[in-house]
Amino acid sequence: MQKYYNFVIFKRNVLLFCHFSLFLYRNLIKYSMGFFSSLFGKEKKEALDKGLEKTKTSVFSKIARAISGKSKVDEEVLDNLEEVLITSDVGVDTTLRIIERIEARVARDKYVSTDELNEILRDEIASLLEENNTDQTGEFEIPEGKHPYVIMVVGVNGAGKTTTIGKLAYQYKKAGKKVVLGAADTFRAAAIEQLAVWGERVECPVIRQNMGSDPAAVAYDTISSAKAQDADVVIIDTAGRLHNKINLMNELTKIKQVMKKIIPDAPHDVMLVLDGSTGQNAYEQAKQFTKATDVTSLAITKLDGTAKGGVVIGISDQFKIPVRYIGVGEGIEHLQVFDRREFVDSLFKNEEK
Ligand SMILES: Nc1nc2c(ncn2[C@@H]2O[C@H](COP(=O)(O)OP(=O)(O)OP(=O)(O)O)[C@@H](O)[C@H]2O)c(=O)[nH]1
Ligand SMILES: [Mg+2]
Repeated sequence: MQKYYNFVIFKRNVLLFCHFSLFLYRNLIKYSMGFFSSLFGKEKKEALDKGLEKTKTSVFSKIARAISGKSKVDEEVLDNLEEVLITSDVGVDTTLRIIERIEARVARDKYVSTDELNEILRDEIASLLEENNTDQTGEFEIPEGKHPYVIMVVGVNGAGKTTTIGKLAYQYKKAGKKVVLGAADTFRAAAIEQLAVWGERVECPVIRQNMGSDPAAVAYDTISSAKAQDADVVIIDTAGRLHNKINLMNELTKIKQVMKKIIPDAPHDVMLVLDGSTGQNAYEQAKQFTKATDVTSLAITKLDGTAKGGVVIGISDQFKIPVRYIGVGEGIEHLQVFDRREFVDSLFKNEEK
C-alpha cells in the first residue's frame, strides 16, 4: 500500500514538473519574441525618423512660421497652414481635405491653441489616410494561394526599381521565403549586372539572358524556373520607361501575357516605383503611369535626403492604389512597409515636448 502511495506521489510530482517546465518554456518564447519584435520595431522607427528628417525639419520650420505670434488657431493660421502643406508637396486636393478637417475640429472645440497644432495635424492626417485606404498589408507577407507570388516592378528611369527589388528580396528571404529574381531589364548590360549583384548579396538566384534579348522571354524563363524550384516569390525587374512611350508600354503588356502562359493569374502585383525626391513630379508620374498600364501597388523611394516626403501623404490619399513600401535609404534594410499612422507620427512628432 505504501509503495503504491509513493508511486502516486511520484507520478504527480513528475506531472507537476512537466507542467511547470512547459509553462516556463512558453513564457520564455513569448517574452523573447516580444523582445525581438520590439527591438526590430524600434529599429524600424529609428530608420523612419532618420529617413524623414529633412522633410520634418522643413515642415516644422514652416509650421513655426505659420503660427508665429499666434496663440489660437484662427482663419489666418489656417490660411498659413494651407500654404505650408501645399509647399510641403502634400498636393492641393489633399491639403484642402486636411484643412477642412481641422476647421471642423476648431469649430467643434471652440478654442484650439497653436501649441496643439502638430498633434491635431497628426491625428487628422492619419485618420484621413486610414479612412480612404483600408487594405493595409502586414510585414512583407504573401497572399495565400498564390504560389509563387509574382511581382513585376515598373517605373521611369532611375526611380529605384532595381534597388527596391534587392531590398524586397532581402526582406522576403529574412521572412524565410524562397525568392527568384528575373532580369527583364535587358536594355543595358549594367542593369543585368546590378540585379545579379543584389542576387549575390541576398543569396537568391537571378534568371538572366544576354543584353538586348527579349524581356518577355526572360520573364518566361524566370517563372518557369521559379515554379520548378518551388519558389515562394518571383520579382521581375523591368527597364525604366516613360508612360508616353507606346512601344515600351506595349512591351509591359507582352511581358504580362507571357507570364500568364505559366501562371494564369500572374503577375499578382504590378508595382510602380516612384522617386519621392521629385515631389509633385512623382505624383504626376503616378497619375500618368497608372492611366497607361495596370498598376496594383506603389513604392515611393528616396525619402531620405529630401524635404519632399509630404508627397507620400498626397499620393496615399488620392490614389486608389495602395502605397505599399517606402524607401528610406540606400541600405539593404531601408525598405519599409508603409504604415500610414507610423509615417504621420514620425513626421509630426515633436521631440521637444
Ligand atoms: N537615398 C536613397 N537612394 C535610393 C533609394 N532607392 C534607390 N536609391 C538610389 O537611386 C539610384 C537609382 O536606383 P536604381 O534602383 O538603379 O533605379 P532603377 O529604377 O532601377 O533605374 P533604371 O533601371 O535605370 O531605370 C541608385 O543610386 C540607388 O542607390 C532610397 O530609398 N534612398
Ligand atoms: Mg534598374
